[in-house]
Amino acid sequence: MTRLPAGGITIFARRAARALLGLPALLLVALPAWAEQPYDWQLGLQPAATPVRDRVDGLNNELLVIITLVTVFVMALLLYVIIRFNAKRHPVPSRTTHNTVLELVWTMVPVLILVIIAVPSFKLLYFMDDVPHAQMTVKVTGHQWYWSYDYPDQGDFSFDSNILSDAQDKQSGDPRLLGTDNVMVVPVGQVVRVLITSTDVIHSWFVPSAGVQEYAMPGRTNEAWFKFERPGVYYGQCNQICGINHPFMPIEIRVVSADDFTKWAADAKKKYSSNDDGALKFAADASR
Ligand SMILES: [Cu+2]
Repeated sequence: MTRLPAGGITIFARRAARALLGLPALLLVALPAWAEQPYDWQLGLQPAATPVRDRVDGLNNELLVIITLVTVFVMALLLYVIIRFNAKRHPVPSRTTHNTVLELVWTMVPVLILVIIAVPSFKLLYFMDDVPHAQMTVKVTGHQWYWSYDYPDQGDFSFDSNILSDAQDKQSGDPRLLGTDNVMVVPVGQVVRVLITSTDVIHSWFVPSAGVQEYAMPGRTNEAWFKFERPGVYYGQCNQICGINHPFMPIEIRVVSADDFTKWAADAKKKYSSNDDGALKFAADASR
């Protein structure tokens, strides 16, 4: 049974520990306190907030069952060999080298397992890739080292989103290193298409509870989508190492009601078009 990838067991151990140890934590910690962000001693995944993440969790759980069965089976075989064929009980080893049936089985069964896993996996990939009818679009641009957001169909305004200092985080109630000065705001329950690109190096726009992790590539536009099912504040980070300040370009998304969003968009249009540094910023980016 050497065909099992070596990493499988460690991943299993980590997941099993996470599942077991996460249980009491689930009972002890009040849900809203950590619903959208990492928390101390976290073991499980952040709770899902979009249909994509619901399905990501589903696949994760299916794989957990399969990986557990495989690991238990391999462990049982190992124990059997250790006990039954040790030097004391089995002093004269058999010189058998081939067994066609056995070899066929231990090749075909893993292949079959992989095929079984591929079916839900591809389903999920297509579900993530195929944007359903989008009600609005936000363009996300990665820079060294901050994100900027464009709202082309909400009055065509754009703004930069920079990390807050520790003191500012305390003041605004944001978790350390995750708060931003200008927050991305989207309406709850609406399909938002996100177009992701970069002006300098490769970044990655990663919002765990949305199930979105998309490369921001210079000269390319990648597409993702989300539909937040409940209002709240959701945090994410750049997760492609992009230079010295890579850990300091957080993502903060505020999900609000449709009415509040309309109000915010109207205000944002005034606010972000009045500080007209867009052209300057573009020139500065282009000259890099
Ligand atoms: Cu980055």
